[in-house]
Amino acid sequence: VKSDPALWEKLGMDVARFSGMPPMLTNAYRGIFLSQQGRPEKMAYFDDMVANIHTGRIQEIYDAKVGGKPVIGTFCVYVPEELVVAAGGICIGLCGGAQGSIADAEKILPRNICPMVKSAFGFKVGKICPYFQVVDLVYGETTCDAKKKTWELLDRYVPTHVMEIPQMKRERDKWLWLDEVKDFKAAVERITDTITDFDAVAAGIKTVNAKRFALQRLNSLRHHNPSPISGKDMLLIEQIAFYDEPVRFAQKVHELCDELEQRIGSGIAVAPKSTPRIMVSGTPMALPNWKLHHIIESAGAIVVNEESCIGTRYYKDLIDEGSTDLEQQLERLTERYMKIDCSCFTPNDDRIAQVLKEYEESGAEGIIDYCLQFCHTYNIEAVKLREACEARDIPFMSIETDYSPDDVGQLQTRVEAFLEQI
Ligand code: BJ8
Repeated sequence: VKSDPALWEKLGMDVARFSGMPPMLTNAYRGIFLSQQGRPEKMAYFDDMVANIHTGRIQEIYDAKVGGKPVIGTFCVYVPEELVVAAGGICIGLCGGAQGSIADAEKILPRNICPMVKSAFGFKVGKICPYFQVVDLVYGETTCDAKKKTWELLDRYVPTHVMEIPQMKRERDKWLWLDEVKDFKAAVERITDTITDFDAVAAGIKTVNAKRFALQRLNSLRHHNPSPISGKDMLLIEQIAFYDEPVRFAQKVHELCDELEQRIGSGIAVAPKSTPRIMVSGTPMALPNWKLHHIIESAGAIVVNEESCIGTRYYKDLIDEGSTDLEQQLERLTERYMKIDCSCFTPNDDRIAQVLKEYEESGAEGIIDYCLQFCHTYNIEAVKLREACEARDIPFMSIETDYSPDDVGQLQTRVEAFLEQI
């Protein structure tokens, strides 16, 4: 992973402290990703994206910002990036997936909240994430308690706007969400100093639809048995989707898909057909959180699906592109977003049905439900998921963990015992 202290200086980072991070990431990446056997050649682009995560891509965003393009950071797949793209802005995901920033956050936030929130907050207060430094502002949301209260504090460090996301999916909630989407569009227009008319919104929808479609294609190819790509590589691509340039990213995903089609045709796989196939569901795994996938695949299984916001919840639905006016466009955008079955909604039975559907489609042989510590909504929803799986004799295990390495040994033991049931 490359370094560019001059760029980090310009971004106002704590350069002395941050300088130790690229070598740490390099070592982790070598051990977790580059050591895998038989990876597709087209993974080279995504390896490069990681190698340049603190240089090339951030330089690209910085140059665009200096050239007048605003950069907006988000923490939830409910924030409609189509409208940022439509206005000529850059939208990047800022969820934190690293243990290294948690101590910074715990100087201010309570310790017993979700590690994803602490990690993100710690990156900003410690000035140790170039992406947090390059954004003009961030857009939070009212999904869970940890997030919505943290935004009040984050606003002290970076301008933080908040969208109200309904907690139910009744007709009146859909209208509330449409109003929020309209407010968001107006806010983005103010920041970008542009008016996003019908054509601009159509272009934004087309670009983001194309990105989601490329990921759909990749996910359905990876479902093939034997698997043409590892679960770790798939997760990495799903993570990169949140900070790469969307048009180039979609093109590179399609190039990889073409290679996977050839691999499938020639019988080339990353693991034999007899390898236990695991689907992971639950809370998102933000970069560089590769902990559970690495444990599962090191135990001799392969991950074949992520029912997660860094996974299928991000790309399973596209926006209908057949609108004839702006109002209809925004309604269709709203409808698409309301299909995201985040556990912050109640009731949320559509998610249970979606998990079962993805289990069938992916040819998985067991589900590991992944809950970040203190994420009450996903942790409680695991009860219903377990019941649904037990009723269908689907092997199911729920785990609650954080980003620390402390429980790795215990998780390895549990995962190995689970794989023996399959
Ligand atoms: S739509 S899943 S991206 S909110 S894991 S911070 S919920 S305590 S991430 Fe999420 Fe949007 Fe929902 Fe998806 Fe809170 Fe839970 Fe932490 Fe979470």
